[in-house]
Amino acid sequence: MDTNLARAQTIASAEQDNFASSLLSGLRKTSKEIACKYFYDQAGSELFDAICNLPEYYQTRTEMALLNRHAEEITALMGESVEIVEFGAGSLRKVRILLDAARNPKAYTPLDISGDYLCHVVRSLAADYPALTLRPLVGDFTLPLEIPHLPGPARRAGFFPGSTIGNFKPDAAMALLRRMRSTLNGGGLLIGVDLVKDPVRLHAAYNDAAGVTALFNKNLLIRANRELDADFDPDGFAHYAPYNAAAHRIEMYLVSLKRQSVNLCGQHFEFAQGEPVHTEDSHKYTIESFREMAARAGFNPRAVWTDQDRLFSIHWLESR
Ligand code: AVJ
Repeated sequence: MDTNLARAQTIASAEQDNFASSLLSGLRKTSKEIACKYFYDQAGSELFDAICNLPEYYQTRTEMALLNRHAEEITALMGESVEIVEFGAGSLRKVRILLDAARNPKAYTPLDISGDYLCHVVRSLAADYPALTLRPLVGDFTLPLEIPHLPGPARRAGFFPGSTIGNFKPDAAMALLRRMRSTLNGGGLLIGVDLVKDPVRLHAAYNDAAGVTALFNKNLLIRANRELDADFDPDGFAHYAPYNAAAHRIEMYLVSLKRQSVNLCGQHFEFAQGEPVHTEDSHKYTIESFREMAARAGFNPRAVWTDQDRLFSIHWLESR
């Protein structure tokens, strides 16, 4: 029986955002764009999980191996009876490693934008950790949010794996880190950060042979067709994901393969042949450049763990 399973609570922000309004304003811009958080409906979350298992996508398995290897040390830093707050919780696979090693964790609070998916994955976590207080929250961590405090004193530890921080431009990433620091209320943040490396390897990770990343990208159009009754032709757009070495980031686009027009919410959008729609940035850092940014956001960068090939890094940041 799922006695520890609180119902997922939706936490709203004053600045509520939605797919329709975001898509309309993004497509009205001179350089068209779609915000990457809208990848993660149910289908998109599942496609993302498939990406994580691709041979070219080294990130997930490298980060999982680091978490496994250093779980004792990491959870010792988090301390006893913490509330682990995960930002953009996804499949909940990674936190299990921490929960298994943690000393008597007080609660786990996963926050995710994909409510249906969150409810689904939380159910199986609840069955595996019957003694844990689970507090699933449906919300958008890119907006200012108040996460209500649990009764009784509990230190918070933030968990933000997967290099999701890379999806933000450096200024926005810093602002987000500042916001997380205040949400954590003096607690530390465990954060996964993908590292700069051979561009050929980076390129392959976002241009997989099986075409899963292309499907993930085009899912934005399929989602707009389903939820907003748009008439995008997904085959009329190409997945394009080059590495911009000067900016240290993968840039992802949907490029219109022909001159075409699309109807969406009673409005008409023209796409020229070859016109790009920007859908995602994935910034890469060096260990040093990330620690510098974290320090400017008001954290004390403490421990850092990386693999032998320096593909990926995990940082423990303390609030100061
Ligand atoms: C959500 C940050 C882990 O930038 O690598 C994967 C999403 N996009 N393939 C990333 C993504 C294309 C991803 N993260």
